[in-house]
Amino acid sequence: MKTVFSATQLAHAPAQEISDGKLQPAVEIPSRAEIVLSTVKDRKVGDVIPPLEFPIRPLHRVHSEEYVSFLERFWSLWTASGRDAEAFPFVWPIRSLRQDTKVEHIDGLLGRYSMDAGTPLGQHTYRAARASADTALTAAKLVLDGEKSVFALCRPPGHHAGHDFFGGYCFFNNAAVAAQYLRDYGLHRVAILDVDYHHGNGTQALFYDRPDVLFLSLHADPKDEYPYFLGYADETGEHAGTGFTRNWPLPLGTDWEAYSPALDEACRWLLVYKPEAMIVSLGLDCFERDPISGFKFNSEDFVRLGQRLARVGVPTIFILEGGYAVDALGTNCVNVLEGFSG
Ligand code: OKP
Ligand code: ZN
Repeated sequence: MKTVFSATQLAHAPAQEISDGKLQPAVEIPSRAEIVLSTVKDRKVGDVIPPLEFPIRPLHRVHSEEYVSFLERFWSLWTASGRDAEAFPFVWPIRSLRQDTKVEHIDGLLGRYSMDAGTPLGQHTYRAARASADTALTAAKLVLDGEKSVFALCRPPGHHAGHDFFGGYCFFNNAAVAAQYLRDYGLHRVAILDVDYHHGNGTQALFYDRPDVLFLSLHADPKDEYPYFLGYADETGEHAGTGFTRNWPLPLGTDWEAYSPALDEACRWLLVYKPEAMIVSLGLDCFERDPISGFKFNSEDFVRLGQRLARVGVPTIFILEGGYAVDALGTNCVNVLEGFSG
């Protein structure tokens, strides 16, 4: 299996994040990508190739022009306002506040275009997020050109980012951008299976009213876990998309034995839907030693996950999402890829 990777993604290197009421060391850090890359090489998964540089258009198919341009201009606005450290939003246009004003202050813009205060932005965030999206787009193009499976080693991750907001360490929704690209360049039915520990709220929202992109997600029950406000079992799509979203919220402490029946059910939905390609939002944060998560996968369980996904039998793009136990991240990620390839 080919891996797509760009070192530009390493330029986003947050030092701290807001979590548990204090500034703590950031967990979505460059060494995540570095260990995955070195394990891909050590275990000879296949060639590692750089992404193509795509124009802005495929991003505008998913994200608003205003949002993309905000991210692009962010650092110059931030430094022009006299700040030099990494940024966190802290005020949001919630219920009863006006949605219709034209925000100009950088603190207002940060709130306008974000969902949480836990996602640091820095000088190189935009460049790294573009490279991450290019990585996913290149994987999509390879599948359109006939590859049966590709690994997009993306960082920063994407599945929490929506049409016009960042959050959950995500800026551009790499899986959604890849899915839309597949649709725009010839495929009729695309499925996204999200196995990250956290619900992929951004991806779900982007395709919620559409039947052409099936969204299936297994994750920690949002009543107990971030993102809290989406990912419940009664969310099944709307309008033309009714029935094309499915969620499996699972209790804290879920191990492989409790997870695999839900995964089987998701795979049965895939067989019914018959996608021409599948995108796997591959988080590795179901791991028992993940520092921010509460599931109980061991490293062997990730091999089983890959094996199960192979039995779906469709061209597959793996897109890296979360996973924060850095020492084991390469092993767990490549275990999925090897389990898949057999
Ligand atoms: C991103 B991805 C823990 C704070 C957690 C947000 C988690 C984002 C996960 N105290 N903050 O889905 O892995
Ligand atoms: Zn996650």
